Amino acid sequence: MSNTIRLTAAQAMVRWLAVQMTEEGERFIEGVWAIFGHGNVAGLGEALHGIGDRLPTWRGQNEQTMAHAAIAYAKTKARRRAMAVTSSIGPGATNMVTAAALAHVNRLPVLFIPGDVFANRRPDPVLQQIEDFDDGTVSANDCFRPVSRYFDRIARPEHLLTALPRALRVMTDPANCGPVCLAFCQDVQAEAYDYPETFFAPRTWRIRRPEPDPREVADVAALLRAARRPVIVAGGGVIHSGAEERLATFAAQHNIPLVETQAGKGAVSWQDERNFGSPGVTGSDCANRLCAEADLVLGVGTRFQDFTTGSWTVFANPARRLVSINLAGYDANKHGATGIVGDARATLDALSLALTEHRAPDFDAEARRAWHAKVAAVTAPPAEVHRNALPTDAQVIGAVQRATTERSIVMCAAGTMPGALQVLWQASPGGYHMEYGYSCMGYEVAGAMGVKLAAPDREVICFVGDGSYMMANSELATAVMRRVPFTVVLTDNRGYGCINRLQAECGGAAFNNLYEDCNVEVQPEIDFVAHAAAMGAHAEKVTDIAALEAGIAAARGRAVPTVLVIDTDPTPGTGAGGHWWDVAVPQAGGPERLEQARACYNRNAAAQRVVD
Ligand SMILES: Cc1ncc(C[n+]2csc(CCOP(=O)(O)OP(=O)(O)O)c2C)c(N)n1
Ligand SMILES: [Mg+2]
Repeated sequence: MSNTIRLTAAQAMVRWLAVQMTEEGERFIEGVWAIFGHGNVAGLGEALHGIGDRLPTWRGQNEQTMAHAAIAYAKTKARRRAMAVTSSIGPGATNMVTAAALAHVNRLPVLFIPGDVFANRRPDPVLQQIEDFDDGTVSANDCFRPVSRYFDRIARPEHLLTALPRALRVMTDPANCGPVCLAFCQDVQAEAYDYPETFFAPRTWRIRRPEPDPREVADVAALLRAARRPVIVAGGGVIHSGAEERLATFAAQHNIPLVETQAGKGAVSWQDERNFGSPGVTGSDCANRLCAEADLVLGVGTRFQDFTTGSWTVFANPARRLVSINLAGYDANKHGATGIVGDARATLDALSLALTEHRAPDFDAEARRAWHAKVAAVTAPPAEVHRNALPTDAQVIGAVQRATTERSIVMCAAGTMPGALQVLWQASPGGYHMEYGYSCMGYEVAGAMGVKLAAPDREVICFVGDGSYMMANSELATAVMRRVPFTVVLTDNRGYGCINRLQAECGGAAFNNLYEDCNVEVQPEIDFVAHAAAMGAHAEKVTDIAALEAGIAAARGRAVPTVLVIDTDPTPGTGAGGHWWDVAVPQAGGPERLEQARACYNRNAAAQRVVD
């Protein structure tokens, strides 16, 4: 009989979490974001207080955005560390469901611990309990099931003995990584149990690096040898695997050009002569030409999301083959691809060995230079004659690019900027953080705090539109009180600029996106500077591109976030690159502009290759 220790279930949970270590000797769960309510204050709240700095607790302003900060932290750490987020039952819990979905899509680890209803059911219905007439086991937390990689309900203290190791197993498993939800019944949190002492022995979680099957390597090597125009599509898996340098050497050794997805951008420097920038909807001209002509598309750690594939019209060569290197069999076999299941770095090593000295035929390197000249033109400061016009988003990007360094990290999630940044931003290694799996408005400000917490010695620039800022901004106050500085570039174009443009492209009338097209009595004059300043941030309106550059430089060294507000023109797109995206256009009715959009849609949809 092993020795036991009498603890509440909540005390046992935090004690166990505090000793789960990375190979580098750090806690895997750095700490816990918490907003308390009756569903977690007495149980988990007491336990978190008791564990102090062995597992710190931080209070945020909103459960969803606290979780955004946690997820941004894990993404910046390339999934090697994570954070937990706890809420009460009911609204606090369901506030986190969007964040769970975000982590699920982006395959990022985060531990959700929502309080749950009483397991003993004595006080039923407890405040905020959802009552299902036909199912006694359902609670609001069942909403987490489809958006968790592992879901469990802790309805007895001893459930932790199995649930906690499973939770860490999922968060540290590179193929299955994602959010975990441990819905913690509120009475059980406070219940005492005699736990085996051995359960609390420190444990190190190694993130494994699975080798590919040699037969799959041989198949793909043969395809690569036969290819005349191969192209590599570098995805986020390259960064998760730590395969950045390996990919650059692989491309150089075998003379294969590469393009990069939102999640993969920054793995290889923009200056690398084989880096053609981004493919697809928000792609560069040169990357999209390469993709159109490619006879072999080699995905490395990519989900082949529709922005990457132009809804499956970018890889237009009828003779092309699709190959996918991925840790998840689900991704490796997508769309009829020839798959290699394995870690990106290990697989590139194995493929390189199989390819020996093989080099693909030369490609058009000049196209890349022409593209960079185009980027320089659209991101240049406005000419003197245009000084009175509102700046474009591309000019804002140019200003940030000039004002930052190779050590800076730019981040964003939704609106005009993600697409504009993907096509125009010249990313240094590790300098680009884009949440574009879920492209969730409201991720930006909280996410910037998470990035800065993970990379305190790097400058963090948060791009946010007025719409996303309005959706969620209150973690700015948390960043002020925790003294976590970053610089917010808030582009105010008075509404949902990107959706307004999309609406026009789909033949729609200008409606309900820009404030001028909304059902309002007066046009809003939202004072973003006063708003951010009220939370304690340093906030300024910058009137032009030069002032923006100066504002970024001046922000360095401040202990609190800086918010730079700039009015921008909602009308122009990036003015460079781009490709069709499948957004279904109404197939009946409408004025002439809708008919034209429909004809254009039908033409493009006809070119979609839905399976290989
Ligand atoms: C939570 C959420 N709701 C809705 C959307 C759909 N959406 C994507 S971008 C956008 C508008 C963004 O407006 P803003 O932040 O002002 O950026 P802009 O395009 O104007 O630069 C909307 C509504 C989304 N991505 N996320
Ligand atoms: Mg806007």
